[in-house]
Amino acid sequence: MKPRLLEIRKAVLKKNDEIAAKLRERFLKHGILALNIVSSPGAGKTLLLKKTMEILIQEGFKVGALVGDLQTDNDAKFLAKSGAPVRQIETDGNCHLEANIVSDYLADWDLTDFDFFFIENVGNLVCPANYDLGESLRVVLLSTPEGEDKPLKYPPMFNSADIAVISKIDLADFVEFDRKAVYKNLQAVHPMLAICELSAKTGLGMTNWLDFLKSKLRVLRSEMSIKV
Ligand SMILES: Nc1nc2c(ncn2[C@@H]2O[C@H](COP(=O)(O)OP(=O)(O)OP(=O)(O)O)[C@@H](O)[C@H]2O)c(=O)[nH]1
Ligand SMILES: [Mg+2]
Repeated sequence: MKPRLLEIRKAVLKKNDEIAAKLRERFLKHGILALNIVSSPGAGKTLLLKKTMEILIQEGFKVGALVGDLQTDNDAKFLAKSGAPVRQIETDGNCHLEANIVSDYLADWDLTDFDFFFIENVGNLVCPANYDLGESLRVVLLSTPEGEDKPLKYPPMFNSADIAVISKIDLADFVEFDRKAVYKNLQAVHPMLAICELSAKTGLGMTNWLDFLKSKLRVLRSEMSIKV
């Protein structure tokens, strides 16, 4: 990359990090577990979020979501069926969400009562890796039909994540998904990465996923001395 372009890129990322730090402070002040959900297009982010939010709402948790796509508010409409408040960000061509746009969409949102706040990023395994959105947890989805080699091809995304969700596990046999290979590839890129297998369609593995989320909320709040 040319030196001037590199300088501009560094400045953009620095600005993003500053805004993300303020967002993180805002989430943490209210004891909210904020999650940034990333994956390639169609890996199952929206269906997983809808099912997750439905269950969390039934259990008495307060949840909300922001969802980014280049165009359409399809995902926000679908997610809103869970009963959670949801806002759509149309990035108009941008291949990832940035902290400033998240901050703008949250500016007039009263976050006081939220327990979990989900940010569904634009479907893309490259660009979102570089942009901190103030989340406490970054979740990367890898769906079984995509194949086992994605961690090796897109290491920054898997390296920057806190948990990899192997989604669409109900399709594993149909697509001859090699579990051993995917674990090996994930561990090669990020040795301590938490891994969770699930199907948002059938519900398999959802309990483990929800237990993981709730345990992370408890840890966050115990660190802040806020009782769940
Ligand atoms: N069989 C199966 N299909 C799934 C599962 N999760 C999602 N799907 C289907 O996969 C397709 C894409 O799912 P979405 O949830 O829209 O994926 P996404 O990652 O949000 O897609 P973008 O927002 O476009 O990046 C839809 O037809 C879903 O119904 C699953 O666990 N099993
Ligand atoms: Mg989606």
